[in-house]
Amino acid sequence: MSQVVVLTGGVGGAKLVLGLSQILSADSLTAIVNTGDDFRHLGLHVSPDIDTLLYTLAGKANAAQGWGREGESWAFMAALRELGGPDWFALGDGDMALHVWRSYLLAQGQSLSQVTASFAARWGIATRILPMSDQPVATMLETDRGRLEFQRYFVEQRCEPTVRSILFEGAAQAAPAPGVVDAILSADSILIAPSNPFLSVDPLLAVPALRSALQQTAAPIVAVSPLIGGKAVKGPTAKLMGELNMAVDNDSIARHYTGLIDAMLIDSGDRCDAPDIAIAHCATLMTTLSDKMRVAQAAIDLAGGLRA
Ligand code: FO1
Repeated sequence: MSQVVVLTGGVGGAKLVLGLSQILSADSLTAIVNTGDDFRHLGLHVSPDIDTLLYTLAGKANAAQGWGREGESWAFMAALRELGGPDWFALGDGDMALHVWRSYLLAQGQSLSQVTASFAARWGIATRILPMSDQPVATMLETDRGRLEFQRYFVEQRCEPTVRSILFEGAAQAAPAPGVVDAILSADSILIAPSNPFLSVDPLLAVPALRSALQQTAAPIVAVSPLIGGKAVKGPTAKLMGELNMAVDNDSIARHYTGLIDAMLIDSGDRCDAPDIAIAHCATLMTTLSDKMRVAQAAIDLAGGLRA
């Protein structure tokens, strides 16, 4: 059985993983997930990218919102607000249950990988979901408003601050979670989801043993561009690229992944003139399930073509 590994974070990544899960057999897909967005909030461990993927694959995601659960109630937030608690980060009641239970299990000594696997099993998710690391890695942004934790920048300040640089605290000391290096080394294809390269993919690449596994693997590595017509589908990718003095185009994305990727899948109307990598086109906007399956199939075909 051909093994596919996908590096993912956020809602764009979850859409591709859902598409892949529909076209691949259950035991052939491993998702390695960004945990640089994780933080402690109200004493709880919140893992947004893992949760977005869990909710998406379990059919529980609030697709319109891009995070959290469909059909949430908000009694906890209303009660918290009444008590003068912080309301800049919204936690639905069902979502809260997950954060409380995960935090309890972590405090009992379970690892983030174990907790994630147990939630996935409870919800009948066949795709293997691995956090990039069981150790803490925190994405931090140097901005014109000072150094900000990722969620303060992203949610509280709505990505408004101008970003000067991005760092991943703890990444240099972090080990990949169990199974991550093996999955990469034994993969037949590796895909990089159309997640934000700077905020969602770079934290994974900052974990030294994960990056060197990607450099050692014989599998072709295919990135799906997060840009369509010079714009990001969602989130601050394009704004960030401007602030980091890059042209907002596929050449810049390819340059960012230089030495790592063998190919890039870009939108039908777009171009990429990067030397030394293969380029394939498809309509990369993922709205419906069939869109997600189409992009997943095009990425798999591109990798397969490179293997052949
Ligand atoms: N994003 C928001 O824009 N506002 C929120 O209040 C918010 C709450 C939230 C709670 C749990 C969770 O897992 C994710 C949440 N997100 C929220 C999304 C999250 O900040 C980002 O989508 C990711 O970290 C970026 O991929």
